[in-house]
Amino acid sequence: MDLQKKAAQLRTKTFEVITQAGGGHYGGSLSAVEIMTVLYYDVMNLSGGIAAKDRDRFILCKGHSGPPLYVILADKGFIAEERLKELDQNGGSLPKHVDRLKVQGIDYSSGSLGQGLSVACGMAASLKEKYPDTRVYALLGDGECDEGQVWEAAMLARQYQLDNLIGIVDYNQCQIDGRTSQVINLEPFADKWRAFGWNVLECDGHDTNALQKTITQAKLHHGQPTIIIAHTKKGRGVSFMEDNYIWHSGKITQEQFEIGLRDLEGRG
Ligand SMILES: Cc1ncc(C[n+]2csc(CCOP(=O)(O)OP(=O)(O)O)c2C)c(N)n1
Repeated sequence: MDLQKKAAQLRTKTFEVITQAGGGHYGGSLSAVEIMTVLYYDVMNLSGGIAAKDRDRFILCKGHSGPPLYVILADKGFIAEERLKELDQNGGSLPKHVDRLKVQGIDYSSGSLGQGLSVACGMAASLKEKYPDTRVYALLGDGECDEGQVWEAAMLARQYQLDNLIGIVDYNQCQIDGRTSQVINLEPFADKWRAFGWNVLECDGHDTNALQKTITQAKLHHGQPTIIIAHTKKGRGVSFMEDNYIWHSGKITQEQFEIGLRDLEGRG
């Protein structure tokens, strides 16, 4: 499968679904599309279906980026395509922030940032015993890494040598109300993870080949958890949204929708 092309299709669908919902979290949804595409269409073992106990798990720590995940779950047939129309609607079955009790295929309910990595640690610790080949992938936001609990989890993962845990940071350098460097500067970010005892890898988070290679490397690493710092752009692909924190979330006009669609088609 051409993963780059697949990601482009999923990005357009994500943009449409958020717009149809009346607006939402465009920025951090569009930045994470290639990461989720590579995980769900190449890397993760889901061959036994969602109910398989030994399948890989995906913890979306930044729960506001649910739309691309819903689009993927629908594309893979885990949820009905029709449900995408219910995103963030009153009484609808697809909440804006992901909820494992409402949507089959969601492994963790989130929205409150900073807690997902701790849950991923617990899952990884218990799975390691029973299913040594199963991996837990956790997708964090860079703004989310301002939360102290992320670093508590980081220490724990090292302590228990959770090499079946692979964290990926969607390093789009923006959060809700500013650039990450201006709100709380995370740099030297890679060094921080190293100091916490993690294996650290970096790659272009929009290049599916680079993501595949880097995740494969992470899977081969033993004795330590791995963090992948994936360099991305918030609002990727839509000209007026790209790299602009203003579009963390919002509503768009019909005219802006058409501009966005043209931008996304142009990128192919
Ligand atoms: C504990 C907590 N504090 C604050 C918020 C409000 N909030 C929602 S999204 C966001 C910014 C997140 O930035 P980042 O993690 O970089 O996400 P991305 O840019 O990838 O969307 C904040 C502060 C929250 N959801 N949870």
